[in-house]
Amino acid sequence: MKTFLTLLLVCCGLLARAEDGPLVLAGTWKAKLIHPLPSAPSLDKAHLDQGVSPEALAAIATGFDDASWQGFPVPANWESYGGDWASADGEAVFRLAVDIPARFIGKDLELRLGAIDDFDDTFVNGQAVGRTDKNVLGYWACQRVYRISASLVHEGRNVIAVRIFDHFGGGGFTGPREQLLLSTAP
Ligand SMILES: [Ca+2]
Repeated sequence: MKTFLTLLLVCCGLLARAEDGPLVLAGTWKAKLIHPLPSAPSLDKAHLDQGVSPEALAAIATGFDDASWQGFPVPANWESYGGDWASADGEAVFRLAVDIPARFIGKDLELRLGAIDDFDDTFVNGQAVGRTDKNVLGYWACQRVYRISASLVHEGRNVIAVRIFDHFGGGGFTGPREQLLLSTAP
C-alpha cells in the first residue's frame, strides 16, 4: 500500500511537471518546397535570398489550406526527405498547428526552433515574430529563440509557419529535437 501511494505521488508529480512544462514542437510538420533551386556548387556561389516570395507569404497565412501538403519529420536535414528535397536549395515553408493551452494565455511566449539551415522568417498566426538572415554570425547553426507577444495567440489552434531559405549545402531544421519548444517567456 505504501509502495502504491509512493508510486501515485511520483506519477502525479511527473504529470504536474508535464502540464506546467513547454509544448514539444518536434514531430511531423507540413512542408512544401515553394521555389526549389539547384544545389549551389560552393559557398561563394551560394544563392541570393531575395526575400519571402508571394507564394510563400500566401502559405504562411493562418487560414491557408495545407491538407494537400506532405508531412515531414522536424527537425531533420531536408535532403533526407528524398524526392525533390534531396538536392534542393531555395525556399520552403513549414507549418505546424499547435493547441495552445489555457495556462499560456495572457503571457508572452518563447518559441525555440533550434538551428535552421540557413535563413528563416518565422510567423505565428500570420504575424512575423522573428527572422535570422546572413547578417547573423553563424546563421546556419545558431539557435532560434523568438518572443511571441501575448496578443498574438489564443487558446486552441494556432499556426506556426516558418519560411526557410537554404542558400547552399544542407537545409532545414537541424535540431536537436529537445530544443524545439514553446513555453512562457522568462
Ligand atoms: Ca544550407
